[in-house]
Amino acid sequence: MNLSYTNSSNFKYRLTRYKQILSIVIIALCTQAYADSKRPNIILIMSDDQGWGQIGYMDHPQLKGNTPNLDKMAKTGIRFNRFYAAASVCSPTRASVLTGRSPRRTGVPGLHKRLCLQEKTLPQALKKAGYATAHFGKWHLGGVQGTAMPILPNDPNAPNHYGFDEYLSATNYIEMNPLMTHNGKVVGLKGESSVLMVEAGLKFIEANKNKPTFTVLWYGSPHFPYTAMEKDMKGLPKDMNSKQRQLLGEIVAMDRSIGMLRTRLRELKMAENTLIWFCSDNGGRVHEPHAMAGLRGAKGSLHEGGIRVPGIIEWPGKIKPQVTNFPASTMDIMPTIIDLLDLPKDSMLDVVDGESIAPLFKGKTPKRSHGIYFGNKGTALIKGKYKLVKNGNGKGIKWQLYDLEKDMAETTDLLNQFPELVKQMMEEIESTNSSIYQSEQGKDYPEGKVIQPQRSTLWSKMPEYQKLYDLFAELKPDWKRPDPKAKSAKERRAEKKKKEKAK
Ligand SMILES: [Ca+2]
Repeated sequence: MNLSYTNSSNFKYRLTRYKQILSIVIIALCTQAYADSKRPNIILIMSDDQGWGQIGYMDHPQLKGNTPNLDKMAKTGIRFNRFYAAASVCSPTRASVLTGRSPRRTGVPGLHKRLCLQEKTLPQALKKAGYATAHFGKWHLGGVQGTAMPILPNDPNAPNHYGFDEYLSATNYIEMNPLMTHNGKVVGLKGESSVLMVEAGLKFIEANKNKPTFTVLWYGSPHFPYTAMEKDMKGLPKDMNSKQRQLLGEIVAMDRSIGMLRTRLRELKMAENTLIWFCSDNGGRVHEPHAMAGLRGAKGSLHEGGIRVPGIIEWPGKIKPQVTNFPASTMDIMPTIIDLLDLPKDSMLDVVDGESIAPLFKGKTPKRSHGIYFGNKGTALIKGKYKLVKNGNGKGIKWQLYDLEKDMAETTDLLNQFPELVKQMMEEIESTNSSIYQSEQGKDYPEGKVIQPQRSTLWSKMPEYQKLYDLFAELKPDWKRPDPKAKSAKERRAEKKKKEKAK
């Protein structure tokens, strides 16, 4: 009796215990599912060479009213008055977006360099957190030089080697009817490139509706060659310079594609849970007089015109709509997303240069522990309203200090007025420079060195590309084979130097 009593009580005890464990498991599963369902979809959009002034809300004389979708985003989200590309040219800024680091640390000190495969990237971190990840558009991180080409099917520096599950990408700025590579297959597409990228992005998002998605849309607009569709130029004055009209038409097309994206996300009831971060990769070009809205310099310069770009974050219901003067940069994108999703700190490779700006979403001012450093095509440091920037080379080097609140056009050098501040900022620049030097030697990587040699090769000089010329011509009948004697940018620079020396 005793025994059976013990057995029966044991059985009851076990049953209760099982029930308890089962309910804990169920609660845990539900909590996980809930957490997953709360994980926002993330879309990073980047325009190519769009200047700070080239957007409707900046009262651009021809674009005002012609970028209604970007204007709406800016109204419902955070509109940055001071959003900075980490560099004044394409590739380095793109490297900063994917790593949260100063581009020189990542193997991308300038144009056409490959992003070091030893870097830890944002898509890798999100993939680990259960996201489906995809890249659409201009890549420019594969170390291939020259105009836009499909990415080689087995390219070691294709987007899939950096954590993207899917990609439809090209080596550089895409245009109308682009040749691209979709997951290793070369394809010829028909249509306006911005619209094509959004269509591909939406297809990806809808196909992965059961999980959170990370979608990178890197447009080739308004980068040259300037070719817009007639319907995108309808709202622009007919009597304006035709090159400028085409350039602005590309911005209108881009805005139209963003409208398609926002509308579809609303139809799918996904807009509320989708964070869209829009910016440009560097300043505008001088081809268009209102591109920089009066800032000094243009693409390629560390004056404001080369690095201050349009920046908007939209996340309906989660962001307090605001226009902010808080200075943020493309290096902050990864740290902010890691912070928002509460992902492990080792998702990023130390040293991280960007900082989370998530407090802004709730209307608070984030705190920066250091300035925003620029080390490509010169040196500059932005600390609050002040900017220290180096001009010139060799013996002609001149440091200048500007108060960007009072003087955003950088006309009045204050170097001699604030010696203590200049000393502090100079020290910060020097310590960042030496830390970057260590990163460049590969000291941030577990291997302690850089494994893959740099490459920066003109595609027309690469035999792998030459083998594909027939395929390119078949996919795009008006595709022109390159002149085999064409010189690379490096060769052209060397020749120019040689000529100058001879003078
Ligand atoms: Ca660019």
